[in-house]
Amino acid sequence: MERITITIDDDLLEKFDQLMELKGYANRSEGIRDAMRQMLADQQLDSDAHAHCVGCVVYMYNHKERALSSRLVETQHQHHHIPAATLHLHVDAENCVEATILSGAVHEVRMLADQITAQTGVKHGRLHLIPTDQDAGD
Ligand code: NI
Repeated sequence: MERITITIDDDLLEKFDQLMELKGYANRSEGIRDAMRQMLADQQLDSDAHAHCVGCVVYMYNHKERALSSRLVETQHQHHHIPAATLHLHVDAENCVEATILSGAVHEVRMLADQITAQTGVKHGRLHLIPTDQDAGD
């Protein structure tokens, strides 16, 4: 591990320290390391659509909406070569939230997540991607 010295404006450092405290970081170094990892991950995901990643797509839907539950399952079956595991929460009498973990090349994971969240009746869809060091093999 290397020790580095960096120069930061007082205002920026003050805001960063406040954020670190709010998020519960034990020290600045860990916060800066996380920020660097996030920048590198974003760059990797943006620059290589064939890189391997895991993605978590989270979305809400009304399970009483006609055929929507089965359409969501059907969408995953149509792309069964992309590993997917779904956690389901019954939020209230009508609404469900699902978190589906997907594994594959960035372009495949984005495509399947888009097909899930673009279904009529699906709300608040968000995808979070994490790059891995695996070869996507596609
Ligand atoms: Ni449910």
